[in-house]
Amino acid sequence: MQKGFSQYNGVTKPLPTQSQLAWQDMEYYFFMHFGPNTFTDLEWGKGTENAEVFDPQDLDCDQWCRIAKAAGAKGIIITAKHHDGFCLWPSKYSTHTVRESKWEDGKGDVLKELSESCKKYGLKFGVYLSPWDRNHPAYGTPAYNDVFVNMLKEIFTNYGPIWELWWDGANGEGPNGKKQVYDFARFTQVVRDLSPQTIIFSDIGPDARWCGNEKGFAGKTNWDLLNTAGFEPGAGAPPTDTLNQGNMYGQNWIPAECDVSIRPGWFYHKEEDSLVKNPQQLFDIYLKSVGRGANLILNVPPDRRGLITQYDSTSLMGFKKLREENFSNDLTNESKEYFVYNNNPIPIKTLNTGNSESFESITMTGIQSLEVAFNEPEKINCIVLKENLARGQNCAKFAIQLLNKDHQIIKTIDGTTIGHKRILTFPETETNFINLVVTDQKGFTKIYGLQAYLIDENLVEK
Ligand code: FUL
Repeated sequence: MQKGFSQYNGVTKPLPTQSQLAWQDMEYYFFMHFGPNTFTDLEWGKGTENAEVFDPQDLDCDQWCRIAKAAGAKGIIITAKHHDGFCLWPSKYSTHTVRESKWEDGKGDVLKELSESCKKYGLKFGVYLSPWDRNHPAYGTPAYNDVFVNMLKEIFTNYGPIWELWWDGANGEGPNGKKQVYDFARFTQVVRDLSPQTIIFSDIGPDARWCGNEKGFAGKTNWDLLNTAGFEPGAGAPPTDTLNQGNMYGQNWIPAECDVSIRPGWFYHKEEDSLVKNPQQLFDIYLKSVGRGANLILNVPPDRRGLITQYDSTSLMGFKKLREENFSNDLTNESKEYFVYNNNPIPIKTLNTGNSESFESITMTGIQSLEVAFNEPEKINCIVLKENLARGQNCAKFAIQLLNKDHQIIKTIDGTTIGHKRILTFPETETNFINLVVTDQKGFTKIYGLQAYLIDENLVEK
């Protein structure tokens, strides 16, 4: 155990909040970029677009939710305001909103429709509210911080509960040629007062952090901890590889979220219909995000009708099928029903039905191994590990040994962090025993899941 990180009663600080623990269980949800850019074919609107361009005549948020639900996504985060400043709700604090558009004669409200649809379909609802605003005349002056606060108050009062709030780090010039000095401490306090359970995302949290790239890849080493002192969201953030891997001795619990688009762009562009990522590509992203202990926020942008296209939905259903088919048969169910741990048999069923709130986990108190003994040799190429994080993230290094019937090691798979979930893939190997050995830990690692699968060999991480 390292100096300065004492363990008292099995606790290694910092610890996640209840909201952060529940957030990690969400694992995979949709991002939706929608606004004037959808109609002008831009990625970064200038803020000078005529609001009338926004006219999604067939907008149907129930369709978005039906697809999200069928895709196995657990929520939707929408760009309530992107950098062009256009508000998808009729904000009193802007003159560039749905109210000024043609859509529904200026009476429409996307946030209202989506928040209601999410409730109806049992999905979490979140908003992206860009601090950078290329339209607002006050941008670049202290008065803009009041505008931003007022917008937060409108959203949290009228459309809650808001499960996650997304702050983008971009900070360009405003219409008056000035850059904004954001009062993030004040913005955070406003949200905490109105909705203490909301997860606030930015490059550096406070509740969830950016993974450092827009490919949807977390680090193979991924600590849920980050040092934020002296850093700011945006240009003042820590280096991207720090965001990607976290800090082993970070002072704050700020797990990574991986953002990526199902298409090359964040907004819908017709010419990208043929470039939608296929199910196999999405599965690879899943292994590199959720499979590395992070959450996956997958952008699925509605088109000009206000609908998700068939290209995106077909791929999403294929992705769901791959997850279901490949993770349906946990081969540890074919084991002798127990792990040998310190020579005390522990029922495997107890372990794999444990969840992060119960403490049905196995505590690794030293360099000890946890073993699965199969009844018959099994061919496997994927192992899923889960660490109970309620009392801290501890595993820093582990080895999985695959052994033959004579208990000789035939393959070793090395890893570092485990975190919420670690999915390891490797070339197919026939084995009689799986041994998990934790070789370095900050405190006592609590394992609450160990599963083994034989997945399609084309899906094994390259
Ligand atoms: C970036 C933005 O500039 C992109 O337009 C997009 O919203 C992405 C999720 O974040 O920083």
